[in-house]
Amino acid sequence: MQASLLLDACRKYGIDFFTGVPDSLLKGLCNELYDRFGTEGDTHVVAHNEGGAIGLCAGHYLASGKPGLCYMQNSGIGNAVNPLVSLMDTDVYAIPCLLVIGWRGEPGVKDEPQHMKQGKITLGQLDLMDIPYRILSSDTTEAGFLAYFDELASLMDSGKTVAFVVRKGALESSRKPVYGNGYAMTRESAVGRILSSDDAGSVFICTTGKLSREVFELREARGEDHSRDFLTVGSMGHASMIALRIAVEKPNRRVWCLDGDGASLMHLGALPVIGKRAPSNLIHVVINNGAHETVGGMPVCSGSMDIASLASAAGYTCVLTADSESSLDRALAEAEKPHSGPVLIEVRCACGSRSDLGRPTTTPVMNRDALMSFIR
Ligand SMILES: Cc1ncc(C[n+]2csc(CCOP(=O)(O)OP(=O)(O)O)c2C)c(N)n1
Repeated sequence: MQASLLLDACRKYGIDFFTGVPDSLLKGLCNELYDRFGTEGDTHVVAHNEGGAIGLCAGHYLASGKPGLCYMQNSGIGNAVNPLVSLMDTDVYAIPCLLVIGWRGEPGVKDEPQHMKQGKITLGQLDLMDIPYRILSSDTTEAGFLAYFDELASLMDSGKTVAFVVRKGALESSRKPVYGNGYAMTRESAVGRILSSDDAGSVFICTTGKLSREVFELREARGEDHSRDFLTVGSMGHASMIALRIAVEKPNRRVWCLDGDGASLMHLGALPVIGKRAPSNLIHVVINNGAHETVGGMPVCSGSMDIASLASAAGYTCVLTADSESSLDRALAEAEKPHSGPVLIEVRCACGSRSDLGRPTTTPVMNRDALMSFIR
């Protein structure tokens, strides 16, 4: 069905505020929202994480008396559980909200390993939180959808948060906004230069999404093995904490964290934790394309966020920026000099990737074992 049908039903019911974190299964909805409302105004806000988006919906309801719509990949339910059960729930403030959840890893549907467990437990999580839901499929008819919407709307009238769980291919849009920025260097080119710049003893903790897929393919193309790279295929936003602990445990080994802007923003509190512990062997690279590129390109506020200043304020010893191949090479040379604490490099990149980008062919457990034996 068309995502516009969902938004039209929302408008008729009185939902006029939209927020969330994008998901590839919800690309149709995200494109529709971006094309209609952009991300700069007050109608549509791309949140830093799913829990924050629930908070925005709560504030919106308190101020306007109207529920908001919060979209997320099912991986984001974990980030949202606390505000869902301790804020929105009818046992607490009884604040209604419409969740739209992309169902990655649905049982019986082929998907990547990081989605399988989450897909299996998604409906059970909603049941456990007492959140009524309806499932949207590619064969949901307009009449069927409107009947579902009415059922969920009457539950929202009584203060309940409710959900649509969206199967692959269920929500489409003819709108195809062009996401982008003014930068020319691609993420893959930047990542390639970073991998080349270092000695053979370092490890690379890579963020969730296409960056890790590019690292995997770059290693293949160079005929190198994958034992120095941890791909963090799930757990968006936590790569820097993994890197911090490895850096502290292995002070004689350089540890790189190759992070995304959306991912670092999702758990920005990691910066001061790294700044306080201050390992001198950690280089934290934030690839800032101003977007959640992996899942479609929806902008994040990182386009205007000064990550370098944030890192400086958080206690990083050396903070560098780059926005071209030559400035990146200079930043890398500087970063690899001895420093008394962690280094952060913000790399401004274009928003885009190769259309034929593959996926890791090794399993997460193989990745874990290879990295652990390399580190040992
Ligand atoms: C908790 C959680 N929410 C949402 C997602 C879906 N997701 C996967 S990659 C990604 C975008 C990551 O953006 P960024 O870190 O800026 O990297 P980019 O894709 O732009 O390289 C999102 C939203 C997820 N995996 N986990």
